[in-house]
Amino acid sequence: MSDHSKLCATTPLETERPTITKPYPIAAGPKAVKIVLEEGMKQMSLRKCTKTLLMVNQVKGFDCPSCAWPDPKDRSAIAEYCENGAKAIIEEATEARATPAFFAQHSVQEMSNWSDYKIGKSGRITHPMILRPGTAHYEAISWEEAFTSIASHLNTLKDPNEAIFYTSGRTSNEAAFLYQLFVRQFGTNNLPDCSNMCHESSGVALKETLGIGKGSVKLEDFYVADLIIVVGQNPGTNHPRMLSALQVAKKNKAEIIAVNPLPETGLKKFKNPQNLKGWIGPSTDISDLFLQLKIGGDLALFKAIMCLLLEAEDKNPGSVFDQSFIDDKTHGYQAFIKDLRTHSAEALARESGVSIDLIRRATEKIINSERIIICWAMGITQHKNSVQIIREIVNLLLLKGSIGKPGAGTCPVRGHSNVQGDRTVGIWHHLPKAMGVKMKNLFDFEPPQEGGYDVVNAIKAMGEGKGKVFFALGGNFLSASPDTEYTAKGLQQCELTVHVSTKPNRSHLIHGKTAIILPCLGRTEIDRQKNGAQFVSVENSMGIVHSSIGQIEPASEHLMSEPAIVAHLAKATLKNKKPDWEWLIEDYDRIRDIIEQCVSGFDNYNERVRHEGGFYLPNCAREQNFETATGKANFTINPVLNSNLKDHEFMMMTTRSHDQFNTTIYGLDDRYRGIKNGRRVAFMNKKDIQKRGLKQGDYVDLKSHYENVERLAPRFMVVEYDIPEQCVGTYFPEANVLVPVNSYAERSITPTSKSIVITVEKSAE
Ligand SMILES: Nc1nc2c(c(=O)[nH]1)N[C@H]1C(S)=C(S)[C@@H](COP(=O)(O)OP(=O)(O)OC[C@H]3O[C@@H](n4cnc5c(=O)[nH]c(N)nc54)[C@H](O)[C@@H]3O)O[C@H]1N2
Ligand SMILES: Nc1nc2c(c(=O)[nH]1)N[C@H]1C(S)=C(S)[C@@H](COP(=O)(O)OP(=O)(O)OC[C@H]3O[C@@H](n4cnc5c(=O)[nH]c(N)nc54)[C@H](O)[C@@H]3O)O[C@H]1N2
Ligand SMILES: [Mo]
Repeated sequence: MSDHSKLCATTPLETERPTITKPYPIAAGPKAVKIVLEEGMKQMSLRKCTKTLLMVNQVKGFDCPSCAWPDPKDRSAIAEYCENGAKAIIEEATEARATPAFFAQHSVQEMSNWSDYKIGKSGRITHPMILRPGTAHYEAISWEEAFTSIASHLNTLKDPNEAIFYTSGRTSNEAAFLYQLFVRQFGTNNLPDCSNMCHESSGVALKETLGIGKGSVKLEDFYVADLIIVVGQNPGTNHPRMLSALQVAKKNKAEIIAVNPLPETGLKKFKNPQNLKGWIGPSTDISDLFLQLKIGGDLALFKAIMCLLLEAEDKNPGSVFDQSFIDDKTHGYQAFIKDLRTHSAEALARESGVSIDLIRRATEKIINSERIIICWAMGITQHKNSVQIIREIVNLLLLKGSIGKPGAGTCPVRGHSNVQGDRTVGIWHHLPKAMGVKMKNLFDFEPPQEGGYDVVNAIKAMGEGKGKVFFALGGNFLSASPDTEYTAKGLQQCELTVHVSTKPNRSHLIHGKTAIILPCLGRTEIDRQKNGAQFVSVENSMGIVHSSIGQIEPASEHLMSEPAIVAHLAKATLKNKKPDWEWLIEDYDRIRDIIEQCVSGFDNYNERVRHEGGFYLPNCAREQNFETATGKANFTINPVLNSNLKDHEFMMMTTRSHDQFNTTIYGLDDRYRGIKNGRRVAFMNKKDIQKRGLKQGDYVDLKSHYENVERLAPRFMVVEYDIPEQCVGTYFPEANVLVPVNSYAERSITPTSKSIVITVEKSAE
């Protein structure tokens, strides 16, 4: 009998002490290549390793599953990948297997006490598996029985809204479209997705200010920009190929400002491992100016900059702002300026944690630039006022007329390789109106109109017993979500939890009364269907849709592709016989044909997706045709949110190490921050460490106290680090237990994973 109370929902305490060394000063370079080869050889033969890596991001290869950064037109002949992309591929192409014998040997309870690192190293899941009520081990089940069982659970629910269908952003357009069609035919809009925890704030802010919830720049814009501001993003680890673009930008005389509480290695120095110069030549200095702000200080910082811009514009009208752009293309300028005049740059500077002198230097660069790109990621989107911060970023670009012209615009850098495409083809907890009408006409059903659950509301629904079946197309919902213990309780209350997965993860171990794992093909693998080998398509961070063609033999003959899994499930569950699900998956061109009919921008999908480099989706902001409520680009007024930390409190952020992909832990070496052999560390300022009577290497307990509920993350090792006072850095997912489910960004409902008020106490010995 599996006893839920004994299952370990959060990462277990470490047995080894983390070791602390100096942060490695240069991003990428030959060292990165060495690490890739070592890692590859641990998990597969040299032949397989080289063959696999050579196929990444080539025109006829597969899309790298690691991030959504676009491919340059002049891809390197060898392979367009980075250290961390290679690690992602090695994880998928590993020769380790989690077979039925493996699951018979290791109980769910035993595995739940393993570290995430160890769980992930179990290898690829080879068979559909089921954990029946009251048993301790997963056992193999046939595909047919699995689908019948899920369908019968779904069809015995009193209300379709008792089912929740999560998506993680690695899913292809084809699988995602079929999935949302199935879910809506089943009768619910309960389609939470990882984007709710990721760039949702960007989508909300950009849609209302610029008319489209995506960025406006293309890769080529980086090569002609005057100034690139990288805010709340760690590209050296999470988007390493972006560094190559920044390197070209610098060669073309662009300046770069980095805004971050941490001096991240990739923002400082870079050696491009894909050319000879990167091996033997000097490194490139990336940032010209580093603004080290307090966690959450961005809105104050951008407002301070705009106060100084206004001062300069007042002195010399027409010399700073792009008045003709403002007059022709924007709305709300006067009100915005009126509000801006009520603020003082000095007071805002203090709030941001950056000195007014540095802010003046940044302002100078902005004044002297006509073409500005602002890039951002999770350091911006996961705060209470994230939507407002992004609106403030837009204000700055509007003042400078830096949108919809070459070398200028918005650049929210997406995470998962197809998170943007999934949303485009309908993964959303609201029904896209036009798409709803088209699907209704094409497939004879009444799509549900009522909004569904996003991630936070899905967790709460399960916690309150209103969500009874949880189905996940990819991802690791338990560990990625906030408030791990609460999320765990919710999942455990479900009648059924189902995961379409490539590898074991903690979400398989913290399960509903019945739990099923449906093992799927990965992006790298050949997908054979009735009409031959198929390819899928994905949309990168800059709106380009292109193909991804699997190249290597599947990890097991029992795997199914994601589109096929969705189709079989739909067929087993739904009474409506439209579409003919099995016919659709015989040839994915047929799926793309129906996407073309339902989603705008996909004309001649099948033809254009076969073009080299794919095709670009319409982007109204890029055309300066702002499809907003006012028909113009909107200035907005965004109040500064004071953090009001008490003396004994800290603002904590949770970030990724250099050796993980979200909840998949590749290894225990965050070399850019100098941390090895462990992950339970708390990066703290030297003065704070002294003030608390602590020293580096001590263990501390971290507690959050949101709405008077105490949440505890025990035994984190103190690391003295270059981080502003009263700020603490920890890793995700170890610290997720501290993120309260009710602490989320206004309007985007994104958990505030980058701003959690905590206290720090020395652990008992
Ligand atoms: N190798 C690898 N690649 C990945 C991923 C991965 O885990 N591993 N994850 C993918 C996904 S899904 C995503 S969303 C992206 C994530 O990419 P990032 O957003 O780069 O990821 P994080 O590690 O969360 O880093 C956020 C950065 O924001 C900074 N920061 C924190 N708080 C603040 C703040 O208040 N203000 C400012 N200005 N900065 C702040 C942190 O110091 C850190 O440098 O990467 C994608 N790519
Ligand atoms: N505290 C904190 N929490 C966070 C964040 C943070 O910065 N701080 N970041 C948030 C962000 S930005 C995101 S995007 C989410 C990520 O949330 P998720 O997308 O849910 O999590 P991942 O860790 O990316 O999912 C990993 C699992 O996906 C499965 N998988 C891998 N490849 C495939 C595939 O091709 N198909 C299928 N079906 N499954 C596959 C594997 O089984 C693997 O275990 O986490 C969020 N949570
Ligand atoms: Mo993400």
